[in-house]
Amino acid sequence: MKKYSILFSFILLLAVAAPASAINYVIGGAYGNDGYTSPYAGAIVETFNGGSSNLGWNVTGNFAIRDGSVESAAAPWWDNHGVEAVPGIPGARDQSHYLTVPLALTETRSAIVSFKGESYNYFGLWWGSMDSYNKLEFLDSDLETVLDTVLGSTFSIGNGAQDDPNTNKYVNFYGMPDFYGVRLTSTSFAFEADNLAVGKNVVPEPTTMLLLGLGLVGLAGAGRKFKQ
Ligand SMILES: [Ca+2]
Ligand SMILES: [Ca+2]
Repeated sequence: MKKYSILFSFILLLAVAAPASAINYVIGGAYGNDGYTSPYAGAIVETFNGGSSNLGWNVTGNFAIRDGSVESAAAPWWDNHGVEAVPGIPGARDQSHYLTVPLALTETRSAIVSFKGESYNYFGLWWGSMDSYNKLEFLDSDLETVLDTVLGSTFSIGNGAQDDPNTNKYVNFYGMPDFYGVRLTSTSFAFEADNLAVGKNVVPEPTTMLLLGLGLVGLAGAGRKFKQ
């Protein structure tokens, strides 16, 4: 039950149901793997904690596996259960390895993550300091044909703020066409992500859907209260 109560509070805080595009997505993760991770039990998660030489998947292109923030990449932020790692500043930075794109501002500013020939229709990521110029594309088996595209601006209203819950989120895409890879592109620094997750036929768990519903009901209730 404790797990559900933690999930409840987290999803309730971050619940944003705005299916503006054709892609189905749910914002909200579970706590785990050094921050936010996939809320779905069956998901396969890449933590990047083994470093670039010990990845479970293939990653190619203009990327780096970082540990901590550098000038060109900010470690993803999470609310850290409300704990202030630095007094007065709620939340904390990812203390583990994460993926950042690009490594350098060369001609091609993207990296492809593929899954050793496997295809999936669920993808999740802890997307740190979301920028409007971040782009995520889902790729077919040739790792070139784009099946679907999403932009950082779809989810972020803070545009890259590094310690802001509005720009550091766990995002789940589900009900996708089968994809064999994802391409992360960022025309400037940077597209930072950790705890990438894939799965097959993942649907929002009844508890998650219920909680999202509760969150919306709560918001509706709040709106009515203001009118009174
Ligand atoms: Ca990690
Ligand atoms: Ca960023």
